[in-house]
Amino acid sequence: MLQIDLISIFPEYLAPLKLSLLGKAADKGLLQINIHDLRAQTTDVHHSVDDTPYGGGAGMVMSAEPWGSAIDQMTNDQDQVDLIILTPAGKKFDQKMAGEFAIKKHLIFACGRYEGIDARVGEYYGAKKNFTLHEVSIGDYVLGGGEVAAMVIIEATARLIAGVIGNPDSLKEESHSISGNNQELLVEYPNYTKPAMWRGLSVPEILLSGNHGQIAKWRKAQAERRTQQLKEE
Ligand code: JAH
Repeated sequence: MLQIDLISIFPEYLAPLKLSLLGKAADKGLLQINIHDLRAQTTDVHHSVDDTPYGGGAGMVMSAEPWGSAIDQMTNDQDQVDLIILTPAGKKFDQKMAGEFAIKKHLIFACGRYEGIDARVGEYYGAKKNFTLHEVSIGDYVLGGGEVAAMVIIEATARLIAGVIGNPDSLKEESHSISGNNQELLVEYPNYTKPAMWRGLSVPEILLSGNHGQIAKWRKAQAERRTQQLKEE
């Protein structure tokens, strides 16, 4: 059973994690998702979570202590924890990383806001013996905070856990579209369903032929053509 904890100052932003697919997986006991409000860790009257940056500059930095309190509260010194800090400066998330996260016991997602989290949080837990630190990005753009990036990572990760996806054939099919070596996603062939004619556009004849050998050959050629096209862009 995979345990996922998320820490955010906007816990309501993470509400989709309680819906549909992931909610059902939780009901089936395949994973457990807990959402935590960082402000619950503050002791001052204003419930401050940020302060001005040492060295000056624009914006605010999230203070280390509320993060330390939150993370300490949900861990002990025995169990292995993977701490994921979402940051545009992190390692790019991909299908391979999703596969690695899917076999972990306990993931903690630190969803920062403003200019990010005091760097000592990563430094501290990265040096802790039962912790593995992952600084992760989902792409080269700056979001308002780590929440949406965390949801992307959790969606890609959870669907790799046996039983989370209703139709295991979907995963099997997908495994053919991932190159064995580096889990690079290979481009899919185009898909069609009924009706055979839509707004004057027909379905390629070969797909209606019932000749499964020829269909497989055509799909492979289409996938290769699309992969080549992507490389040229
Ligand atoms: C922005 C904290 N690569 C996606 C990504 C992840 C995190 C953030 N931005 C983009 C972010 C502001 C504060 C994290």
